[in-house]
This record gives sequence, C-alpha cells and structure tokens, in this order.
Amino acid sequence: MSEATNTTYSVCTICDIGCQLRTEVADGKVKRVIAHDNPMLAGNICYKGIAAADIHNHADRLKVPLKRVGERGEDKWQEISYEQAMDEIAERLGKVVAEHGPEALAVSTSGWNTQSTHSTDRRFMNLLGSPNWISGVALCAGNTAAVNKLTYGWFPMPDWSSTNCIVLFGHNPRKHSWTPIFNSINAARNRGAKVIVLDPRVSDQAETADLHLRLRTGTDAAMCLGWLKVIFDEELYDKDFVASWCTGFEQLRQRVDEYPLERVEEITGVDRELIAEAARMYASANGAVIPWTPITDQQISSTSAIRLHSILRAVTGNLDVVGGETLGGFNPNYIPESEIGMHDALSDEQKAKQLGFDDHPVFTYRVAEKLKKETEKVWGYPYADLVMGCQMANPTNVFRAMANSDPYPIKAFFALGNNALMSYPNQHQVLKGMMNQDLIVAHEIFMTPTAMLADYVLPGDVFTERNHIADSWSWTTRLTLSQKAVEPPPEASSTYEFWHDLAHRMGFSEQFPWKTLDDILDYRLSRSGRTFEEFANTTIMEAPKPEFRKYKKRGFATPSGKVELYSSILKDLGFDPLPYHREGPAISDDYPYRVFTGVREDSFFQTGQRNIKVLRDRAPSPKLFLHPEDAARENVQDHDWVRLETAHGAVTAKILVQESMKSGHIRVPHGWWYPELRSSEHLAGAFISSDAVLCSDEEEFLDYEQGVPHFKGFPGRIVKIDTPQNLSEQTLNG
Ligand SMILES: Nc1nc2c(c(=O)[nH]1)N[C@H]1C(S)=C(S)[C@@H](COP(=O)(O)OP(=O)(O)OC[C@H]3O[C@@H](n4cnc5c(=O)[nH]c(N)nc54)[C@H](O)[C@@H]3O)O[C@H]1N2
Ligand SMILES: Nc1nc2c(c(=O)[nH]1)N[C@H]1C(S)=C(S)[C@@H](COP(=O)(O)OP(=O)(O)OC[C@H]3O[C@@H](n4cnc5c(=O)[nH]c(N)nc54)[C@H](O)[C@@H]3O)O[C@H]1N2
Ligand code: SF4
Ligand SMILES: [Mo]
Repeated sequence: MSEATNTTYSVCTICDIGCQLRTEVADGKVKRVIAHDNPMLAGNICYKGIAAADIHNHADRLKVPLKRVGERGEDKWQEISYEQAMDEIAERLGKVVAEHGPEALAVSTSGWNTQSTHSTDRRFMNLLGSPNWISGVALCAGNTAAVNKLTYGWFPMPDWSSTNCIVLFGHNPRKHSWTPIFNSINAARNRGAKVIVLDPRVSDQAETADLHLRLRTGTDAAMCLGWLKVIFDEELYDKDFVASWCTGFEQLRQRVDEYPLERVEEITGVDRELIAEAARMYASANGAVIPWTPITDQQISSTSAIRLHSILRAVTGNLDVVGGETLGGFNPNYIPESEIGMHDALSDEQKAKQLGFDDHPVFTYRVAEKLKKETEKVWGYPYADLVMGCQMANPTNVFRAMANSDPYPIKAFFALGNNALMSYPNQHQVLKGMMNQDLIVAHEIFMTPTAMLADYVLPGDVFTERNHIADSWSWTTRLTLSQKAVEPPPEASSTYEFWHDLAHRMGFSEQFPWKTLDDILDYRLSRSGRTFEEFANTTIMEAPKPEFRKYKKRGFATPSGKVELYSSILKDLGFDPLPYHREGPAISDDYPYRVFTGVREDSFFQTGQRNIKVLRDRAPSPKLFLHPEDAARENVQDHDWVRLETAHGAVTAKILVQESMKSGHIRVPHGWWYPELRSSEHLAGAFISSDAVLCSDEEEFLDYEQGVPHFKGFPGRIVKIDTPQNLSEQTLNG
C-alpha cells in the first residue's frame, strides 16, 4: 500500500507491455487508474491505461458463467453457477479425452492479460497429455524467442540505458503504443543515440530518425543480408568474438556474398548507398541494439529475418555487452514458468504429436527437446518458456486439425483471454474449426466473437482484482508488484483458479496443491524465503544488476556451446542452416497492391476495447491507408468506403489517404469487430472488417521453418462501395 491507504500498485494489462500504475479505490470500486508516483516511471502510461476504470467497471463486463442454449454462435445463453459450469466442463472434457485421446484438447491463450501464470495451462495440459497449446505469441515475441534460441540459446533484451544506436525494423512505439519503449527510445535519443528506422511508411519513429530506409514490405531478411555484406566487406565485424565464439562464419560469408548491394537494392527498393550508410552506422556504434519487432515475426522469411537480427548482434560484438543486448537468464528469486509448466511430465510420444512438430518445428517441442540439455547446463532449467514461446504447437496446424480432423481430431478448444477467432490467419478456417468442436470454453471479460462460439463462457477477473508478480515471462529478471485493489465479481475466476478447479475434478489435485492464486505466488517466491505479502510490503519492483559476458563462464546454450551463425539445429531438421530471402506471393494485374496488416491503433489493444466509449470515440471506424497516387488511380478519397479483397477474403473499411504511405502498399488494421452490432450481425460483425479474413494460411503463405503467416505484403485490390447499411451511425461518421 502507498501512503494514501486506498491506492495500490497495479501492473496494467490493457496491453502487453505491463506498465506499473496505481489504482485508486473508493467505495469498494476502482475510481481511477493513474500514473506512477516515481518520477522515473510516471511517464509510462497511455490513454488506454487511463481508461482502465471504464473497462473494469463497464456495464457489459461478464459477471456470471454462461451456458450455451441456442445453436453454436447464436449467442443465446443460460446463466449457471461457477460450480455447475466447472462440473460440466470436466465431464465433457473427460468424454472428449476418452474418445479421441488427450491431444484432442487445444488451448489458445496469450497469457499476458490473465496474468495468473500461463504455465498452469501447460501444467494441466502436460498432466492430461496434450501438447496442443497455441497462442498469439506464436506471431509476436514468443516465436522470436524460440528462433533466437537457435543461434545463441536465449532471447536478449536491449540495454536501453547505455545504447548508442537503435535499429527499428518497422517497430514504431509511440506515446500511446508501448509507451515505456517509446520513453526508453526517447531517453536514449536525448543522450545522443542514433536511431535507424526501416519502414515502408514514414512512421512516427521514421519522422525523427537519423536514417530512414523505406524498404518494400516483406524484404527485411534481404535488407539484413545487405548489411552483413557491407559489414564483412568493410571488415566492420568483431573479429575476436567471431573467431572465439561463433561457428559457421565462412559458410555465412559465402551466403552473404550472394547478396551484393545491387541485388539487395533491387529486392528492397532502397538505394544501395543508404543501405551501406545504415550498416556502417549500426556496426560502428560501440553499443547498438535491434530491439525485438513483431514485423519480422509475421512474414514469409520470418525465421531468416529473426536469425539475421541475432547474427548481426553477434558479429558486431553487441551480444551480452553494455549498450548492446543482454542475455538475462532466470531470476533465482522466483520459480519460473519453465518449472511450473512441468514439461517433463508430457511423454515423448505425446510431444511428437504436437501439431506442427513434423512440418514447421522451430517453436515446437521438437526443437525444445534438442536444446534441453544445453539449456539446463547454461540456464539451470531444461525448458526455457521465454515469453511463453519455445514449445508451442503451430496455430495453423491446430485449426486445420479442428476443422478437418487431420492428422487427428481436436474436439475441445479453450480460449483464455484470447479472441482466437480473429487473432490468427484464415478466420474462415478458425470458424470452421470452432464449429466442429464438442466443447468450447471461453474465459473472458467481455462477450467477444470467440466467446459467442463457446459452450461455456466463464467471467474473468481483471488486474485490479487480483495479486500478481510480473516477471516479463523470463525475458528479463525484473519482478514487478501488482496488487489486488477490489474484489472481483463473486462468480468470476482467475485463470489460475480455472485450471486449479479443473485439475481437481480431473485427478490432478496432487500437482495443483495451491488453492488460490495467492498461494501459488507464495510458492513461486519461496526460493527467496518470502511470501507475497512480505514481497508487497518491502518492494514494488526489483531487478538484479545485469551481468555481462556470462558466456565466458558457461558458453551459449546451443549444441556447439557457441553462437551458431550456421545453425546445426536447422540443418538437423532438414532446413537451410543459413539465412536467405524468400519472395512473398506475387502481386498481379488482378491483385496489384501489397497489403500489410498492423500499424497499431492508439485507442485499442488488438481486438479489444471497441466497446469502451472514451476509446472508441477517438477511432470510430477501421481505416485503410493508401498513398495519394494510388488513391487517385482508384478514384477514392478520405471517408470513402471500400472493400479490400484478396484471393482469400474481403474486408470493408474507410479510406484514409496518407502521404506517409509507400505507393503500391495498403495498410489494413487488425482486430475490428462491432460490439454494438451484437443483436443485428452474426458474431457481432466479426467477418466485416477483420484483417484475419484476408490472410491465407496455405503453405505458399507460410514461413517454412515456423509456419508463421505472411502478414507483410500479401496481394490485394480495392473496390469502391456504397456506404454500408449495417454499420452504426458513429462508425459511418467517424
Ligand atoms: N490476424 C491477425 N492476428 C494477429 C495479429 C494481427 O495483426 N493480425 N497480431 C498478433 C499479435 S502482435 C498479438 S500480440 C496477438 C494478440 O492476441 P491476444 O493476446 O489474444 O489479444 P486480444 O485480441 O486483445 O485478445 C485478448 C482478449 O482477452 C480479453 N481479456 C483482457 N483482459 C482479460 C483478463 O484479465 N481476463 C480474461 N479472462 N480475459 C481478458 C479481452 O477482452 C480480449 O478479448 O494477436 C496476434 N494475432
Ligand atoms: N495502442 C496500441 N499499442 C500497441 C498495440 C495496440 O494494439 N495498440 N499492440 C502492441 C503489440 S502486441 C505489438 S506486437 C506492437 C506492434 O507495434 P509495432 O511494432 O509498432 O508494429 P505495427 O504498428 O503493426 O507496425 C509498425 C510499422 O511496421 C511497418 N511495416 C509494415 N510492413 C513492414 C515490413 O515488411 N517491414 C518493415 N520493416 N516494416 C513494415 C508499418 O508501416 C508500420 O509503420 O504494438 C504494441 N502496442
Ligand atoms: S502502454 Fe498503456 S495500455 Fe499498455 S500497459 Fe502501459 S498504460 Fe497499460
Ligand atoms: Mo503483439
């Protein structure tokens, strides 16, 4: 508790960057969520965080468990008690397992918002025997973590406080988008750090960058190969580090020689001189970072592009050094998710059934098993659940199995704090898969399109209603306090309680001895001899001092113990062990534009908050961005309604002509549905404007090694349409 007795520290989960804020309570209700009282942290708040009270107190918050009474997706419900819901879920899951095996349960969760340890999902699933856990982190940071492990065994974090150069591959933090990262970039810039932005658009970060390279979408891997060409030819690499700590330099060099700057210019559309200038700036900075970016998580050469970021860090001597990127390791004071998850409890036979294991294995158990020994040796635990990634099933394979029972049926699907219908490629396939289930459970705070498809909807608690310690999912060693400020609705549960209560009904009570969320927090702190209460009374945030060049003591957690520029694991798996550029599906006369999804919206996090008035008022309708030349060619202008069509699907949205766009490119926003149309449109309009209907999940649109989709530059066209009749006045006018 702070001095004002009714104020507590809370980790905000409106988005996934987890600012520590303060919650003010009056009359047992959240009155306001406000900025931190420590001046160093007070700038870490955006207007979504400020809207937390509106979200948590919203009239539409789910408060009572619901059981489906109509057809699936008809949105007709009966209210039931939590106990009845849990009894019935356990019984129906038991039937699915008896008929189809435990692997017939798939769980989709992003974990960051429900906080109560995503690894309890894994624990339950591993005890039951299902490897089929999927998550939005397969498209965002979790997969990057797994790909980083191939090269040097961990997922590094920029040393923001000392870096001299920041390279942003698309990544565009702003005042209201990942505010703490925005603040860290600004602080570094004010110290004199250079910023290089690679973005087809003139993004907010590009506007103030030292260098801006306007590459064509989906060409990040080729760009990195061009940088390496300069760095090798001009001998700008760290020869000692390469000689002592890297394997495969000569092979890599030969591959890089296949990418002379003329070729890279042709692929990326960026002037070769500018490419060389940027490469020199990065390599000579004496402490440079390439912060994680989702842009390379979601494109056809994703594995190569992420590997190339790792390789650039390594060969320029920026790995685990001051001002570069640090390999954190586990915090010894807190039992990590990697242990809670009980990955050893799942048999090898069940692990091999993980969907994606055979064809797109990089973030599945297939690779985790190969790195297990080294990970334990270097980091102390055999499985590193970094940013929840590293041993996931492939979402595309899971939805195929749900829809077509291929290679085996998935018949039970749980979505926890995750709007799964709209959060993966090929929404049509996800719907088909969901319609083919015997049991769907949604754990949610609002009635989303995904929840509308469930058999049971369980109301969740929110971050002001539970205790938590944020541990950045082992990405960093920092521990951040989040305190319960008010009681949740009586029939609401945390996701921890959900798994605990299900485990106790399904024979796993021994492995779930912690009755409440507070009990498991006490357990996770027990290695530092503290309870949650003691932690909360003595600290609000603690971070062990970083230690650099740890590899000198323990090596890297890879098969060779070194940085693998040439990946022995990719070779073992039958993939190209060296990075390469692969061209995405080609544009044509029929589909002449390169469409990318993203450019996050200040007002919303992903598919959420369209029902929160203060936020929706700021952005009432979905917008396609188009360059003025393209708008003229298509004869469209601001506020016109259009249909964006791909070979796969179509969305309806409004035009916003922007000079900052790159010509030939279209931006489509992510996550639009219309909560206000719940009574008039099927699934509250989830198929009207959602980017996920546009993206194919066929093999030619997937990265080979991980099987992630190509969201950055798929072919599309626009068709001008009349003003839609089914949308609200606010949407039409906004
Ligand atoms: N098609 C497509 N798919 C994408 C992306 C894309 O651009 N296009 N982006 C990807 C990226 S970068 C990410 S990070 C992921 C994000 O995917 P998710 O992490 O699933 O994010 P959201 O869409 O916000 O869905 C979160 C849901 O959790 C609910 N929720 C919020 N707080 C709580 C809580 O405390 N308890 C419970 N039980 N529920 C809660 C919200 O109401 C919301 O419906 O999506 C990925 N998928
Ligand atoms: N307000 C708000 N903030 C958010 C979120 C939110 O939903 N709302 N979501 C959070 C999450 S989970 C994430 S993952 C981040 C994502 O946030 P960012 O990392 O900033 O990603 P985007 O906003 O999708 O796109 C950033 C830029 O990528 C460029 N781009 C498009 N295609 C390519 C390409 O192929 N290569 C390159 N180099 N650039 C390209 C676009 O022009 C755009 O300017 O934002 C986080 N912050
Ligand atoms: S950036 Fe905004 S929404 Fe995200 S955690 Fe911080 S305050 Fe919350
Ligand atoms: Mo993300």
